Amino acid sequence: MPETSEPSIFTRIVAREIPADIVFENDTMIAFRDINPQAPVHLLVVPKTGQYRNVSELAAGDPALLAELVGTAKHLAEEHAGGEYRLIFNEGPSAGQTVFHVHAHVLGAGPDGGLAE
Ligand code: DGP
Repeated sequence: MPETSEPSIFTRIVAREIPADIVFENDTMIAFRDINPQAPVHLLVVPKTGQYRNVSELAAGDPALLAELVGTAKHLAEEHAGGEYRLIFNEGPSAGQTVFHVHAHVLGAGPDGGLAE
């Protein structure tokens, strides 16, 4: 599916049009801290392509890129949250999705304790 007419906010972060606290980047993936953290560690892992709106589209269209996203999330959780983490994909507005450029939330505990239930 082609990118929608307006570049997503995450495409604009990739292009450095919007600042973000970037913690990882390679040719295909970027990760940065969520602007509205829900846990001591809250990272967003985002394929650079804006081609896929949600994880189902990504799984159908490019499963290798989805596997890379999951691997990147694990690597970052090991680096930032001791390797234990929650991996969340919201799909659809009623599930809380607000940015229609596929991304995973990586939620982890900080040095002082666990995640809320
Ligand atoms: P979702 O609800 O799954 O679509 O998650 C979108 C997340 O993106 C939400 O937790 C807030 C975050 N977010 C939105 N705009 C920005 C931004 O400009 N910068 C950063 N760092 N995060 C953003």
